[in-house]
Amino acid sequence: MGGFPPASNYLFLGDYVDRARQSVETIGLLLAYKVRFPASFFLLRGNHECASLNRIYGFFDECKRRYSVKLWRVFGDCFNCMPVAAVVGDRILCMHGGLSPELESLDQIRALARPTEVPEDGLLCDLLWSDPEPRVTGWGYNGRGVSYTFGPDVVDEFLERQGLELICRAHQVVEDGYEFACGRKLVTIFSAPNYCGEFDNAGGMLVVGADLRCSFKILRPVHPPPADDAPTDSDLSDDDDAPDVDEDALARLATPARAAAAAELERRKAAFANRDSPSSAGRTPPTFEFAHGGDEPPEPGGAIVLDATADGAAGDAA
Ligand SMILES: [Mn+2]
Repeated sequence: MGGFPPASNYLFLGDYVDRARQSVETIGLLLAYKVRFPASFFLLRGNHECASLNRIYGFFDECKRRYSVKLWRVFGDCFNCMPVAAVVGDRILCMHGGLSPELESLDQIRALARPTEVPEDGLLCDLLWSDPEPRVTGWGYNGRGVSYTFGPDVVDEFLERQGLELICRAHQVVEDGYEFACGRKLVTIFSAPNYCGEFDNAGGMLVVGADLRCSFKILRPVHPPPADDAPTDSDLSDDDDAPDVDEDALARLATPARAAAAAELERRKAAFANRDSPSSAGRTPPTFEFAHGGDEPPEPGGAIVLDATADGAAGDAA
């Protein structure tokens, strides 16, 4: 839909595992593209690229059933190394969740040491967990029980201070595959249509031209959502050496994050089912450009992952 790399540059915003049953294929394909086209293919970390979460939400079970617990651990080591934010064309800041009250300079993101787990609070946690909330001013309580919500004033002030124009994030299922908030200074992108087989949301992709002209590509959902077939035994063999799931251990692993994420899915499902907006099918997504305000024209089409390798070794996708 967006063209194949390396002719098209890609930046993904995280949460590659845990939902549905083909996480291994999904993350495997993405990592293969990353290996093959390191300078034009980028993967940011989502809150599910975290062992304490994907131990619970499906990825562990899938790895164990189809391959081995060892494979799950190897993926966990890989996830701990993933970058958490990127800047496209000097204008668009991208991350999985959102802003953090601790974030005052992008250098703080560059300075985050990796490999690392995702902590339960602080900058890294917020970048992967926070949500915009149009109805609050400043920072608010997040119903997930993790991190915060932030209001349009926070977005305004942050973008102004950083000389940026848009925050592009994921983390919440949105009906059309994309959804603006905060006066179009923030956009949520959700690329999986028919999320979990339980939603009839479209999938969306933000297309950023070399001139930073932005548009959307939409993957329409199927109606009704595809049935969630039972797992087949054509999968690779079970790993008989792997220990069975210890339900008590599982219960001990229950964290506010886990409970909140489950509650979030239920909340989203309820809100989605009760939404009063008409179906967007056929509605044309907007196209927009940034006002460059007399600045130097931006570098065309580049994605710079924010990390300590400032020499561009991490990849300048220009
Ligand atoms: Mn998420």
